This record gives sequence, structure tokens and C-alpha cells, in this order.
Amino acid sequence: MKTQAASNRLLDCIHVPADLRRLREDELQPLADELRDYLIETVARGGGHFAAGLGALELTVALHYVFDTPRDALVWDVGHQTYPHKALTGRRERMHTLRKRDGLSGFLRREESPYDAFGAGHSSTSVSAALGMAVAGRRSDRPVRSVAIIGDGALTAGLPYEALQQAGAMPDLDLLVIVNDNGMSISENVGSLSQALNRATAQDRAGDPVDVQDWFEALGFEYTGPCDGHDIGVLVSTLRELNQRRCPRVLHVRTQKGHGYARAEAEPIKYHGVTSFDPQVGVVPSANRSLPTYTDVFGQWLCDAANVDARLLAVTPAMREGSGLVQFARQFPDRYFDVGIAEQHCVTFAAGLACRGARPVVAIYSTFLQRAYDQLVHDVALQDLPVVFAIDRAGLVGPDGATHNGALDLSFLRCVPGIVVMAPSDGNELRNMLETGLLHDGPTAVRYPRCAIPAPLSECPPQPIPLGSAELRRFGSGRVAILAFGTLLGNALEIASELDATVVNMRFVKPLDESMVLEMARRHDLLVTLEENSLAGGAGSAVHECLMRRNVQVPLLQLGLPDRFIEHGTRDEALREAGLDCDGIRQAVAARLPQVARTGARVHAMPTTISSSRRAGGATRAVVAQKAD
Ligand SMILES: Cc1ncc(C[n+]2csc(CCOP(=O)(O)OP(=O)(O)O)c2C)c(N)n1
Repeated sequence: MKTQAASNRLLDCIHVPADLRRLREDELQPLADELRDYLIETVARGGGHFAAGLGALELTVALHYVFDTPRDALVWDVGHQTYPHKALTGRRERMHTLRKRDGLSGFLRREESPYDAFGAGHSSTSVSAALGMAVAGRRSDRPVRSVAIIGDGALTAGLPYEALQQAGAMPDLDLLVIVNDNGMSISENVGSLSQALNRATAQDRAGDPVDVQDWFEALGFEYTGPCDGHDIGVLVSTLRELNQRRCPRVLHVRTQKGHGYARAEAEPIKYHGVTSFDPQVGVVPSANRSLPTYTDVFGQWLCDAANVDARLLAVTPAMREGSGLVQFARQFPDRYFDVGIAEQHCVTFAAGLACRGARPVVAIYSTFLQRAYDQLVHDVALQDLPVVFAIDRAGLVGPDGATHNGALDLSFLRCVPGIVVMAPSDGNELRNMLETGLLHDGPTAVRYPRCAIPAPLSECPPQPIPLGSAELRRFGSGRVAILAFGTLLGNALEIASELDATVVNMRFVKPLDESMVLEMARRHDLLVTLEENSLAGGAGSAVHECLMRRNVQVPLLQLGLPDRFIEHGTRDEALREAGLDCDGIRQAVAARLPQVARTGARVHAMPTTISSSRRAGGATRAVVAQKAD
């Protein structure tokens, strides 16, 4: 690796891929070398997805060399491997802004560049999208080529098969699917197709990639490969040859994740996504974080609970590291299931486990659960099966941006009959809610954000929480009651003293503690709901529906995520943009309060029994219900 000071003789001449296409073929590898050094420097400085882009680098150069981009559509899957593509398509000057507020997206955006043929961030969409483009292109008088580039990890999802089998029945369709096979998902890839791809590579050395070839051919695709994805000469000639044909075809390319940076080659999991590091030293463990993340707390709870409850099994759709399951997988290998990037299957598989007495915990990101909605409704909830959904990355995620925000789960879960939906406000409560879920004879969901817990964990073992019970955290003598759902409770408490507001930790979005809501309505001039979820259909809507149903007229200010996608930046920036930081909440309440009539009828003294129930850590529901009328 050379230093940044060394000149980028070739790279500096490439402003758009047309410049690249003017190079001689023997200049392509030197260009790739410059690009690799440039990316190592840039990503090490700013953080982001690291190893996948290095693995796809020669392939990227070859594709832009052979295809007439952006006229021909390169449809990359996921988009985390497209940093080389971004750097070659007019965005090199802005690479230092990747994943930062107002900067380049870490994934693919059609509005960012005409070279991003299809927006992505979630995996396994490329074959369907490229197929759609190929079919639409056939109907126009200027046909263009469509190329899907999909990783072996992304190929573990069901969606690509649906596309392959549709495309395979169109023998004269000009569609190229490139399988970028590096043997890795974020962790080691799983499943029988992955094994077959591996065998093909192993056999190729002996000369016969028989099973995958048969497999793709059975689906109606011509198969070529495996070919060395780091040999640009081979890639260019193979792609040119394939362009002579007009049929659905697969090119199987073997690559190495992290290629060209030895530490990433050796530890591709660690280098999948990185925060900034010194490329001469490599990634070093971050300085001691003072508090664990919600993810850490979940992972530890899972191990502890599994030690006590032999029914507990853990399921992940290819997110062992991100979901905090590394320790569990090590400690309980027979009770750990990585099903691949297959969220739909993951949920129905868990439903099957639950049918036979197991207590499956599905560890899944909020944004990826969107993929498995019907499975959650039809396979789990409708059959009232005891599956615990541990929903990580709920709310705003920060640098991964709009594709990864968990902005919708409260809305789409709340309308499902029978499911219990919980939102913890700290680490102890997360454990208590998971415990509640594990002991409940029906589906439960606990949603928690991507951040550190706000206070150290207590020594007490986790305790289940009575279903639908809120917790009064502060009784103020002011006019406002804040009903907080989840982690924004901290912000509510912070501003409460200035307003002398009452603050309730609602804990359950479903069942809602209606007695508490009604009691708060009776005692205050303004109710404020606070949630890190879309306002449309979220927890505030639940409160609103409750008040309407009971014919209670009280001003209600619903604070949560607006009806638009929130872009990348830090999590704090995103919260500020949504008006959910302390200042934003303060301003929204201050703007609303003068419009709200003072109601003499409101009762301001709070019964002491409610506060004492908080001290006991128990439910307030029964106590408040008695006092409400
Ligand atoms: C639907 C969905 N689930 C999970 C993820 C998280 N994710 C991002 S990249 C990745 C691994 C992809 O593996 P592969 O396609 O082989 O690409 P590689 O990183 O190996 O180049 C995963 C699981 C995602 N982006 N989308």
C-alpha cells in the first residue's frame, strides 16, 4: 500500500466511466491498485463498509469498462460494496462525506447518481429489479442491458429465486446475473447453496463445477464460471463473450472479501463495517465504552435465559454480530440458527419451532422485519404462537440512513391482533420485557434502539412486568403530562422539571395502559406522547384512539417521526432533525401550551399510592384504575 501522497496517475483521470473506457486493457489493473489504495485510506479515515468493496473492486472496474454505463444498468445488490463504483462514477470528490449528514449515502440512491440504476440498502432485490428493467427495455426501441450483481449471501434470500425462475422461463431475455461469491455474508455464509458454490470453486480447480451449473441450468440460465474475480483480464474477456449471447445467463465470480488489505482478508467479519482506523495499524478495540448497548444487554440476557429455560432457541436472519448473538452462538451452538438473509423464512421457521414447544427468540432488526410482515401476521400472530421478537435498531439508526431506520414497527405491529408490543426505556427494562415475552403464551415484541443504555444495569435478576402496565415516573403540578414510549423517556424526564410536567413511562404500546391514559387526561390540560416511530399509526395514535373511544376531550400533542424518510447522519443529528431531542420537544410543547385552555376541573394532587407503586417497581394499572373515576 502506498501513501496518499503518491500520485494517482490513472485514477485522477477518471471522472466518469467513459474516461475509464478510454484506457488500455493493461492499464486496468494499475488503475484498480490505485483505487484500492484510495479506498483503504478514505474508508479508514471516515468509517463505513470496508471489506465488501475491496472484494468487488476488480469486478467493478471490469463492469464499467465493458458496459456502456449509465445507459446499461448495473443493478448492485445491497449497495454496501459499491464504494469503488461510487468513486468511479463522479463521486470521488465527495467520498469523505459518505454516510454523513448531507453527504453521500452508504448505499445506492437513484437520486444520487444516474449510475445508481436502482436504490438499495436491503439485500436480494437486484435480480428482480434487473429483470424488470430487462423486460421494460425489451418493449422500448432502444434496448439496454441489465446486469444484476448479487453476493452469495444475498442469494440465500427467497426473492432472487422468484426472479430467477421468472426470468429463466424467458429464453430470449437479455439478462446477466453475476454471482459475486466470496463465501461470506457478514459472517460465514450458510446453507446448501452456499456449500454448492464452494464445491464449484473447489471442483473448478479440478475442472467441473457440476452442481451449481445444473442448478442454474434447471432454472433456465446459462452458467459460466467460476471465474477469478480479481483477474481483470479474465473478467473483461468473459463479460465481452457473455455479451454476445442473448438469454438469461449467470456468471459465477469468485472473490475474496477484503482483497488487497491483508487484515481484512484475514478477518473479513471484523472489517465488514468499520469506524475510523489507522490503516497502518488496523482496527483496534474501541476504548472502553462506559455503558453497554441495548444489543449487548439483549445478548447477555439471551445467554442467561437460555441457561434457565431449555425451551429457548435463538434465530437470526444472518445478523449474528449486529444482533448481539456471538456469545450465544458460541455457548449454545445447537440452539442457535442462522437461517441466512431470509427474514420471511426466519419468522415462519420460528413459528414452526413454537408449534412444538420451543420458545424461539427471533433477533431481528426493525427494518428487516418489514420483510417478514405476513409471516408475523399469518404464521405467528394468527396462530397465537409464543415467538419473542427482539427488535433491534428500532428508531433512527444514524449513518446507515433511510433504508435502515426502524421507523415503522410500532405502527405495523400495533394493528396485529393479539401481539404484545413493548418499548423499554433502559437496560433493566429491556431485560424485564424480554423476560415478560419469554413467559407469555403468545407473540411478543420488544423494540429497542441502536445506542448505549442510559444507566448501569441493576444487580436484580430480570422480573416480568404485568402486561399493559405503565409506570408513573414523575408527578408534576404543571399542566402537562408526557407519555413516553421507550428510550425518549430520558428526554422527557430532562425537560419535565422545567415544565413541572408529569412523566409516564408507558412501556406497553399494546396492550395500552388505558387507565393511566385516562387518569392523565383527567388531571392535565395537555397530553404529550413521545415515541421514536412514525407518527402515522404509532403509539401516539394508540393514545388518540383510546381517548376518542372513551369520548375524552383533551388536547393531545403527538411527537414522533414525521411522514418522510429521515436521511443518514449521526443518530443525534437525526433525532434533532425529527424534533425529538430535548430542545425540539421543549419547543413543541412551548408552542402548543398557550393554545390550550386552562381547565379548572383538572385534578392536580396525585394519590400517593401511585408513587409508591413506582418505588415497588410494580404496575400502576390497578391503583390508578381505582382512582380514575
Ligand atoms: C434484507 C436484508 N437483511 C440483512 C441485511 C444486512 N446485510 C448487509 S450486507 C449483508 C451480507 C451480504 O452478503 P453478500 O451478499 O454475500 O455480500 P458481501 O458482503 O459478502 O460482499 C447483510 C446480511 C440487509 N442489508 N438486507
